[in-house]
Amino acid sequence: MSSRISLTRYLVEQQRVDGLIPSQLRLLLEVVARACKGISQSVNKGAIGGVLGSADTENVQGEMQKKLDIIANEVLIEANEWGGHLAAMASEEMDGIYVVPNRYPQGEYLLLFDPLDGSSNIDVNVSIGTIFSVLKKPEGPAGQNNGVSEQDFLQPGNKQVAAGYCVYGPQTTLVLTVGDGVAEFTLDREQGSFILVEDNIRIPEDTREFAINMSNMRHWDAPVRRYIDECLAGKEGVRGKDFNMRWIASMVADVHRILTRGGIFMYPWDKREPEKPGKLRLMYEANPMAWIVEQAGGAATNGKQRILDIQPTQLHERVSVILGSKNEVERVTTYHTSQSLRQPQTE
Ligand code: AHM
Ligand code: MG
Repeated sequence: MSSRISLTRYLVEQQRVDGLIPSQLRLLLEVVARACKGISQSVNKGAIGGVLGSADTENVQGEMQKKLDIIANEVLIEANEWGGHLAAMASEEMDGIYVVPNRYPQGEYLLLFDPLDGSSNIDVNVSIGTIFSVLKKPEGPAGQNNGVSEQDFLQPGNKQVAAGYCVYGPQTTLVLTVGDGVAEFTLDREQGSFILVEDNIRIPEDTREFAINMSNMRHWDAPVRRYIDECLAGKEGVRGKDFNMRWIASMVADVHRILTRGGIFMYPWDKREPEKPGKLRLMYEANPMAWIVEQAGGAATNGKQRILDIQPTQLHERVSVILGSKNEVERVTTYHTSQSLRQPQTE
């Protein structure tokens, strides 16, 4: 029993040995993990908990919300608002930022989340998850809204102090980085705690597996088409090897597979909505996943630059995402950059 390391013990040890995690951040991460346990319970109940189906409302991005999108959002807000670790929160499912109410103590961190990623998979019992990112609130004078504004959230991903996700699948798995590698925990339901199952996860640099929604092929830009065409050509093509394809349509689950056995994940810009840089959200999805992937030895770009170096200009900003095994991500990125030397960017 003593060899089992709980999330709490792991975080305390990181704090003690590496001095990486200030107390407030450690406690905040424990609260997020507790909220994920609550969401996991709702997910598990499914139809008998009355949590499936549409909520018949739209979020700020015009997407229909599922009941679980809203439940997960509320669980995260309620768990985190009173702990004293946070100044404000932002979510894919809320129009603006949520400032911690005055009646609660104020903390120095900002929490961002996609409360329920993979919404289209909720009702069909396929893995879904929660993605989160933690930033430090910039120093500034206390004023309206406890001195927090949307502007405070607009920090590049390289400023994250913690990032993680929780997959609600056959197991409930929490993956976390605080900038010192990536650790994975599995929820022990009988004990009610997350147990460390792997520390220092590494993504293989090469892969024979790609993840992309192939139904959008006709809308892709030339570099993405070229990369996938070459994968599909297999042994007989320029790559000289056969590739396999997976697409779960839950980014958390696709990224978790890549963390486990390598691969490349792409949700690139495409011509369906040319004015949008991509489908996925920079602050709630791309940044936390990019940091986790980099911390595990992988790479993450938007085709032109490192995702973590993008300066956000809007809370709900979208981005083109290419991440996973380092050598493959670099290959696709080179296809983009060499194209941009020849012709103007479409994006
Ligand atoms: P969501 O956060 O509303 O669930 O949307 C994001 C999801 C990702 O998890 C997934 O990679 C992608 O959307 C799937 O999109 P598509 O249905 O176009 O394949
Ligand atoms: Mg999502």
